[in-house]
Amino acid sequence: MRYENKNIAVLGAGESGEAAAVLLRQENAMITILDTAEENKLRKKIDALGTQGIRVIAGLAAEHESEHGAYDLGILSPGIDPTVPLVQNFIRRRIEMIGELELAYEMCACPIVGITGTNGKTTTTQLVEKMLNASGVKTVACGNIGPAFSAKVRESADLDIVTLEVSSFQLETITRFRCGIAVWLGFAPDHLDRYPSMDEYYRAKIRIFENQTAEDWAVINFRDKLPELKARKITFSAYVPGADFELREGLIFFRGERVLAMADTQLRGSHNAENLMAALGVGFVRGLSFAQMVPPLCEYRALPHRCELIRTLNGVEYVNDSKGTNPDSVEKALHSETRPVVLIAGGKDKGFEYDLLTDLVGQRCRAAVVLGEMADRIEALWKDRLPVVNVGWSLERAVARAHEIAQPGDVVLLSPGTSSFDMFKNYADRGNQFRALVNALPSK
Ligand code: UMA
Repeated sequence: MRYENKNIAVLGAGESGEAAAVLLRQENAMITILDTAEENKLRKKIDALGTQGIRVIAGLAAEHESEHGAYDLGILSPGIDPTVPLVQNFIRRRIEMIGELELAYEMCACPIVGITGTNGKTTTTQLVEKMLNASGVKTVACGNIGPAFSAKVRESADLDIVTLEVSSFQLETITRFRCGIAVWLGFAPDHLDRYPSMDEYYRAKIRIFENQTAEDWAVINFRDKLPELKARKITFSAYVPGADFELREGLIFFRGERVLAMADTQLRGSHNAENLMAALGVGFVRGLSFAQMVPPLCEYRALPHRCELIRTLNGVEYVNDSKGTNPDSVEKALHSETRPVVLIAGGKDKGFEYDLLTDLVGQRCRAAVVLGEMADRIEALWKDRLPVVNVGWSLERAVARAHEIAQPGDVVLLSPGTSSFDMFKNYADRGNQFRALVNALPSK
């Protein structure tokens, strides 16, 4: 075995790092996890991993170890920006490194459907997993969706296929990683706090097709300009005609044949129609019939925080789209609403502006309530187009003001357009607090 008795450093003690360490321990490698977070933050993990014979070095000692420790191999977590010293020290010392995705891929005993795109990855991964299992194709969802690919790859011998959510961060470090079916949901600005440009982000994402051959399939968004692909293509679009899968008046067609009505599903909006079409594309290339695919897709309920209808109060709908962590997702959320919108937006500065949204917000929104690190910048950008209320750092005030402004027939939509780490633990914490505040609203 390539890893037996090897001295391996896993960089990062997050979900990927931990899963990679446990996987390699089972290969009888000597494992040390290096993580520069303070030891007290990792205490529970250090104790749990210690019982499995996995050493964890935390804090500054981890960075020091990366400068001097003798290792045969380094495993890189996707959540670590490779420009940090922990990683740069290994590169400078020419210690071989591979990404967690590549590590798991090399142990995978079945084909992979890889799903990437700026938005819709998790929903589509869950749709595909549910549809395949309901149709007798044994699969499990893992990767960026969690659990990590390394945590599930040992089951691959008993699966027909792995349904893998893949981020650009994970694709940065692949070498031979190959998807039998690669799904490209779409591309839009994001993660500019990690990539110096959109081009770098695009170049990382496009690698999902890199090792495909003519036997493989690419299920792709018809609107996106992609390079010539080796794989066979199935296309979809909810916005432009001419793709294999099209959306017309709320109905999904495949090469002219009616396949599925959005009204029969639990999902809203054109962006979800595209997620459904991508899932149908995967089923089609796996040889499934639409009669097999459609029922499980109609049963699927979206995860919380993705255009989740929380409550209707005095004729006003309250929708939680806290997972909307980039401007493209806000655009899709606005397009999926037919009512006038009171938009609650703002949060951490992730390196992009909201100017791309100004026209659409001006057309669709009665008002905007802005909060967090980006509040002042968004207010300055939008204040000439519509009423903007700046509530600073209080989600409570945001909900109260939106409640005052909204009129019967409106929708109050939390779609922040950026991440939540300036005010909350994560997007789920933001969405849960929003849901609690909405449920606590008195009837007018
Ligand atoms: N760290 C250091 N030194 C540094 C920087 C970071 O030691 O200089 C450590 C941190 O202290 C932390 C670890 O590295 O302990 C990184 O942990 P993490 O949880 O951020 O990263 P991973 O374990 O690699 O988690 C990743 C995905 N997170 C990211 O890519 C940021 C998880 O998706 C995914 O579930 C997990 O792999 C399993 O495969 C989350 C995510 O936000 C949900 N993904 C991004 C997104 O969807 O937009 C890409």
